[in-house]
Amino acid sequence: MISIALAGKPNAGKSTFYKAATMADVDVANYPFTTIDANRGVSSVRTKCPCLELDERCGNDACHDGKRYVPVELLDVAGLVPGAHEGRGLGNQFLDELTNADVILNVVDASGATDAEGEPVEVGTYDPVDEVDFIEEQMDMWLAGIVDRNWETVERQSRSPGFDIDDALAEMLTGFGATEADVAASLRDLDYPDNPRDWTDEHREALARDVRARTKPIVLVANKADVAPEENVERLAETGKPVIPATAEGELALRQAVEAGAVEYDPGDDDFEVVGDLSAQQEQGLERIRDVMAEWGGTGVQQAMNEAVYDLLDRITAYPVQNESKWTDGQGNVLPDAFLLPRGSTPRDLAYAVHSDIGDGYLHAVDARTNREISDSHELEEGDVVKIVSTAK
Ligand SMILES: Nc1nc2c(ncn2[C@@H]2O[C@H](COP(=O)(O)OP(=O)(O)O)[C@@H](O)[C@H]2O)c(=O)[nH]1
Ligand SMILES: [Mg+2]
Repeated sequence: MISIALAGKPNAGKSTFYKAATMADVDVANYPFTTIDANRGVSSVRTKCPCLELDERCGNDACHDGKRYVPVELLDVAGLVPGAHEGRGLGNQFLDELTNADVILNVVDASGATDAEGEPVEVGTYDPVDEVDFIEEQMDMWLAGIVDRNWETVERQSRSPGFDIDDALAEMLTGFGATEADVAASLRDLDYPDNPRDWTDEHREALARDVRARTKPIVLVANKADVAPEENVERLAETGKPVIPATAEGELALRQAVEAGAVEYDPGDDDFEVVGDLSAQQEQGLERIRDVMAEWGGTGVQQAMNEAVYDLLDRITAYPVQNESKWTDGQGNVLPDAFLLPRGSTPRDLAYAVHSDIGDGYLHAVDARTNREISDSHELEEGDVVKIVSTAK
């Protein structure tokens, strides 16, 4: 499963985001280090279900009237404070938790009501743009520290015949979640000596920064957009990084209202409908959320996860089926599964995503829309429905 990590300063709204996105019961409080252990939960990205092209909706639990939710892992990492990579706060422990993350949501308090240490201050007194580089810097320095600590090993390895620096670095960094292709691409971009003993701190740091940027891309979540001065959100956008304005608190309120039967809303919608009884106060609160949603096209929680997976990680959703005319599995379930694959994936890649045996026994595939066989080199696209023919069952 794709893993999304919520990183940021204490008090930025990570746990609120996490709770809303997973509806799990975690601490939500107004002081640093509320989250002591990593919270790992399941959330989802939202896409259009191919069943919209059928006469009837598919009825899958993960499909609400054609809005299809595909599971992703969400990780609530405790707050990072300045110096975290040197072990300040609960620093490295949390940075280490990012190892398995595919993409990072940097949750920023766009209202400027949280200082660098994560302490609450008056709205507008702290510049949230300072946050943007801060998290990146902490992550870069953390990885540089890992490279430093492993350097002796690389130097030792270099004494044996057949030593290849690229291979040695790839081996070290794949442990941090980088692929060999990532490391190779970074090394192509950098100038460096073949002998590890000739490397300087600058070489190691440059490598760490480049690999970090490739393996842990970041979406900025401009949270507390409900109370943030609009210019703060605009200035965050001017950093040129992907920015999603959000109200995690608004999303949480909506999901709780849905659970209470008072509101109809699907995560990622840009509006909601009140269907149950509410107190005047609740109604007022929800109307304020509606205003924020109208301004930004939703609460931003679903949008941020979608941006991370579909834009930054460039994934597509593919739907394997057994029956290519009914789009069902062996039990008659319509569009039973959805897989998030890297763009450029082939039908054989999808077969492997389903099961390694199915992949090993792959014979050919059929596009369930056209009922035509698709070639092995065919690149799947968003929403493709595919029958895989394999010797394995
Ligand atoms: N106004 C506003 N407050 C929020 C929002 N999201 C979180 N908060 C508040 O910010 C404080 C810190 O939230 P929390 O999720 O515990 O932050 P964390 O330390 O990053 O996990 C809490 O008082 C939340 O209610 C939001 O979208 N808008
Ligand atoms: Mg927290």
